[in-house]
Formats: sequence, C-alpha cells, structure tokens
Amino acid sequence: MDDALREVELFRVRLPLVAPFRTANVTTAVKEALLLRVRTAAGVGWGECTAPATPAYDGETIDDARLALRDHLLPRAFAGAGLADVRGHTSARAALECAVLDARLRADGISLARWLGAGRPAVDAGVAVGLVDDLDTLRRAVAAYVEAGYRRIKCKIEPGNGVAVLAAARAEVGPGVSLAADANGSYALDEARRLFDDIDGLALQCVEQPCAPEAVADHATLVEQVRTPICLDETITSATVASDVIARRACDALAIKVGRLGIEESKRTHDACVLGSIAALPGGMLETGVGRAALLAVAALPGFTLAGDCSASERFFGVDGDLTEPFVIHDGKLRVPTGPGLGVEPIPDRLARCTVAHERLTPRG
Ligand code: OSB
Ligand code: MG
Repeated sequence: MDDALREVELFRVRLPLVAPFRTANVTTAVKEALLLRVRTAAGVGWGECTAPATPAYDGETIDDARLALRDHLLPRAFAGAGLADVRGHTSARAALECAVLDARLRADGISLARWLGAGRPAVDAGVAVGLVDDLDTLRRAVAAYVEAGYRRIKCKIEPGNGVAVLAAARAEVGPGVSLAADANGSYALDEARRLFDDIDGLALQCVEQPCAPEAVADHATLVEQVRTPICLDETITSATVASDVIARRACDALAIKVGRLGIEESKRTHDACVLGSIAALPGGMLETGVGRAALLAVAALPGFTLAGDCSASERFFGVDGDLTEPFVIHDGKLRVPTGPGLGVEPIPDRLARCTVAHERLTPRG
C-alpha cells in the first residue's frame, strides 16, 4: 500500500488530569499532546506525540516536536524522502510513523498488534502513583489501585522520601501485585546506594532510572551491588543504546517507551531485550487513548515479561475524559485493540473540545 503523504493536521490538545501528577522533576496538571491526523494515498491515520510540555523528563518538548515536524520531518515526508538525516526528535518522528502506519493498516484491514506479530490478547494493567505530600494520601491511593485490579503499582520517589514512600506502599500491596519505584534519575550514586540498602528487603519488581540518564557506569555499579532489579527508562533513547547498556550489564530490565521510541524502534528494543535475556516492560507517557492503543499493541509482544505502565483511561483523565472510547480494566488487564490499525480514533466532539490549536500542512506548505 502506498504511504505517499498528502496532508497532515496537527491538533494541539489539553486534557485536565484528575489530579496533578508529580515526579522528582516536574508536576503535570494538564496533559498536553499533539495529535496527528494524516492523509496518505492509503487513507487516514492517527498518531500521538507524547513529548511533555517541559524539558524536565528527557529534554524533548511538545513545542520542539511541532517545529521539528513542521520544518524538518514533514517537508521530507511530503517529498517522499527518508528521515535518515534527522537525528533526535524521536517523539515527533514516532507520532508521524504511527499515523502513516495506522493509515496503511486500516486500508489493509490489519490490527497493529497483528502486524507486529504480537499475540497477547490483553496486557497487565499497571499504574504510576505520583509524589504526594503525606503518606496517608499515598496509602489510600495505592489501596484504591490494588482494589481496582492493577497488577503493578509504580511509586514515584526522590531523594529524602524513597524509603518512606516504598515502605508505606509495600504495606498496601500484597503478593500477586508488583510494587516498583521510579526515581526519574534524581539520585546521585551514593544516595542510591543508601536507598537500596534500606529497600532491598521490600521485594520490589524494580527501581526505574535511579540515577541520571547518562550515568551508565553508575547503573552498572548498582546492578552489581544491590539486590533490587534496576530498570532503565530515560537512558534508553534507541535500540542501539539498549543493546549497549545490556552488554555493559547496566540494567536488569528496560522500560520501553513506545511514545518516545516509536513503534518499530520499540520492537527492535524489545528484540534486544529478548536477545540479551533482559526483562522488558511497557512504559507510558500519560498517553491519551491514541497513544495508549499503540502502547498496548507493542506491549502484546512476548518479550514484555513484566507488568508496566498500562493504566486505564480513567486513571489520568477520569471516566469520560479520554479522547477515545475509554480503556478499562478487565480482571487486572487492558484489552489489546483488535480493529484495523490502532483500532481506536478520537471522538470528534471530544477532540474539538480539547483542541487549543489546529494547523493543516500540505506539500505546498
Ligand atoms: O518516567 O515513566 C516515566 C509519565 C510521563 C513521562 C515519564 C514517565 C511517566 C510516568 C507515567 O511515570 C507513566 C504512565 O503513563 O502511566
Ligand atoms: Mg520512568
């Protein structure tokens, strides 16, 4: 099927979160995203750019992504040229890749999961719990997610509160549900060593990104010296980096961010994990339903042996707040969409209500 690109619409959307989501580096109260609707020779497709509003997570922002698309990626794509001479801007690239692929797969009547060879019909639900001011609030939130059926609870931590947060959460999370932490790179090596001394008895699934994204040797030191598995997130900017950190024994598991790496690069990263006998888990970016559909299709691959960040639409956006029909938990899992392409699309009036800016780009500009 012909992927020739005819038109791209960019929808800048704002979705209020049910509550502010706080990490070691940034607080998000409103989810901002860029939805791409492409028209190719095959038909219409959708993609979501998951870059955050601020550069606090991995540097890329939603406004960078818009400019990268407008000035660099789309002119090449309209000209039928490859993107080989563009480095970085992976979230912008991922959104375009997803939309073009969605158009093709819709035309061919094949679901993204089937196209990937990802056979799992449903994926374990997992939820990220932000930093909060008091431990009672944290305990209540964790208990409610366990009650809702989540199979993995990931608590954000930062230096000064890691032990208290994880000990409090542990008391609410029984066997059968994984408990994990995510430090978003906020610990220095010596702080991380002290943290692990205190939490190695808590039987955590993993700690995501304890030290800075570039601190590969520090993570290798931790893998050697601590019992709790180390999972890398921000460090993993490509499948090549994944193979490299696996070879350096700098991680026990990888969080694969489909929104940030793109669909095909996520598959290659998954393959690197399988080859290196490292566990993979699906990583979320507070996606709307469009990005969540892509995440679930990729998470249906067999190498995702650990539960990750696949939460229900309600977790961040409330019962009817997502852009698509909501993803809901059934028996601790989210169903992988089976319809052609992503298997979901934005509900037109929801999209209209959430859109704060719209632009239409064509080969003629
Ligand atoms: O570090 O895993 C992260 C959200 C946005 C950016 C980075 C991260 C996160 C989360 C939430 O932890 C994951 C989710 O979408 O549930
Ligand atoms: Mg993370």
